[in-house]
This record gives sequence, C-alpha cells and structure tokens, in this order.
Amino acid sequence: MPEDTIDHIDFNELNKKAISKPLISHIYTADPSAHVFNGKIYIYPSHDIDAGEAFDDLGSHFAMEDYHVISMDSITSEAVDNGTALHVNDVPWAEKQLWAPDAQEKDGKYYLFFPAKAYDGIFKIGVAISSSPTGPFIAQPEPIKGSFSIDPAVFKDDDGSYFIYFGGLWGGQLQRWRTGEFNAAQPDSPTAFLPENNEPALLPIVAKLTDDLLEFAETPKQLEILDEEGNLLVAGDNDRRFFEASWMHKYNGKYYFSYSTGDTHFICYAIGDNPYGPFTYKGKILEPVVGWTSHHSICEVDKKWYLFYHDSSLSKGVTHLRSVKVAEITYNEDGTIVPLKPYLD
Ligand code: FUB
Repeated sequence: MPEDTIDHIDFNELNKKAISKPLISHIYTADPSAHVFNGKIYIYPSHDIDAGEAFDDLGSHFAMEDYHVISMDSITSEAVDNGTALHVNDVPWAEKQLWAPDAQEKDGKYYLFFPAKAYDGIFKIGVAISSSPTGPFIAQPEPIKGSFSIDPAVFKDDDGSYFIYFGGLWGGQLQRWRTGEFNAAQPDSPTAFLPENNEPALLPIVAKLTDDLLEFAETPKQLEILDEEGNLLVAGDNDRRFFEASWMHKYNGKYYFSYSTGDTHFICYAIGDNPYGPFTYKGKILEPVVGWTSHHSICEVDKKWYLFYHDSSLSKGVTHLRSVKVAEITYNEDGTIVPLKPYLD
C-alpha cells in the first residue's frame, strides 16, 4: 500500500537535484494539461487541497473542490494563477473529487473537460464552457452521455476533429466497467475486477467528440497498446501497461499516446499512425517522481517540446499535495523520446 507521506527523504537535498521547480507555490496543483491558445500558455491542473479525508487506495484523499487555470506569457515567464475557474458547487450533477481536467478551444470558445464523482459514487466526465481560456466556466447540466471513469484528455487533430481519451484504474473505476455496466460490488476494493496478470491489461478509452464538443460522436472504443511483437501488453506488465493519465500529441505525423503506469509510477508512451491506434509501446518519458501519482501533458511551445508534470516535493512528500512543474523533452532521430530523470544523480 502506498504511504501518504515520506519521512526518509532530505527534501532540501532533493530539491537541489530537481530538474525543475514548482511553477506556483501558493497553492498545490497537479495533473497539468498544457496548451498554447492565441500564443500564450494555459495550464489546466487539478487544485490539490487537504480536505481532511482519510488516505486510502481508492484516492478518497484526493478531495479536490475546484479548478484554477495557470497562464504563462512564455515558457520562462512567471506563472499566474487566474483564480477559481469552476467550483464543484456549480456543477449540478457532481458531488465531489474534481480530478484531472483538460481543455480545448473551438471557434473562440473554451471547453473544460473534467471528471467528478456523481451523487451515486460513480465517476463521470463533464464539460464546462467559457468565452475565456481562464474561465469562469459554466458547467453543462449533465455529464457527457455514456461517460465513465477519469482523466479526460482532448486532442485536436490537424483536420479539426477532436478526440477524447480517458480512463483510470483503482479509484478511477475503469475496472468496474469491463462488462459495459458499472459493477458496484466490493465497493471498498481498488483492485476487484482487475484482469489476472497473464490476461491483456485494461486499455484506455477513445471517442471522437461531436462538433459542439459536448457529447461522444460514437461509442467509445478501447485503445490498444501493443508490445514490439504486436501482442497486447498484459496486466502483469506493471512497468509498461496503462493505469491512468492519458495524453495524446502528434510529432512528425505520428500519434504519441502517453500515460502513467500508476503503481509503478512511470510516464510511458506508445506510437501509432492514427488517433485510434493501435499503438506500439516505445518507452519511458519520466522516471518516478516524489509522491505516489505521476501525471503529465506534452505541449509544443515556440518549436520546442515540454513535459508538464507534477511531484510532491513542495509538500515534502504528501501524496495529495502536489506541484506542477515543466521540463523540456527532446526526440531522437528515430522519433523516440529521450527519457527524463526528475532529480539528477
Ligand atoms: O489527481 C487525482 C488523480 O491522481 C488523477 O486523476 C490521477 O491521474 C492521479 O494523478
């Protein structure tokens, strides 16, 4: 079972070795989804708080209540907190746990995609709209029809189509949807209904969005992640199989699907030829950070590529009090990504 705090690390030393510093330190932020809109960087993170919830493997201690948007004029500029962009009290269908969001722009409107637990205890994904990239956002009265689980990431392809990627294990409930219906049995178990180690791993989910970006345009599909021999990764391949934190970006005409391996704490990626895949596992992007979770986005800014990620160094290792950071990533000539160590040796 992961620990909620870490007391064996000298955080002064660790922070000296960190490859980047928290972008903001007056609040805790996590799960950064970064985009460039109108030449400026906008980061859509979770807003971590200590709500006093007991720690458990379902993530009950991640009891976030609102979102703040962070903006930066350039990658070296000061990061600005633009205040509350959406509060759970203003989302009619949502009770709690505003987890990792993403945002997109279309025709001058901004769409915030976010997971939250509905009053029946089931995670759904909602959309909220604003005329400004920093909000405030007005939530749709209902979640996306047929949505489930957590961690939406919305990718705009070059032809103007938008695709949503989502899903997360354990507290993210993806394993409870294996039959197409929510399985509410053993409600306190994070691992009930996971596949056996030798079975194919659970897969992230993809769906094209409707033109108004408010609904799925099709039945969501599983996104296959294959090994070098073309076989699906198996559930026991803990260092490589999907757990949560989907992200999609395109580089040199190829589609890069990246994700967290969760309980082994890596950010990994797989490459495909179209938004639906299949994707072939290619390697790690980020070694484990301090704190249990790892979650990221990848964004091009002024012709360089950046990994936005988080760690728990500022809170001295408290799992649910994280800080958003950014570091440049580079590509090898064959299109593979040079992996990063978050702290130098
Ligand atoms: O922030 C809450 C959850 O922790 C996210 O939804 C996961 O990706 C993990 O970072």
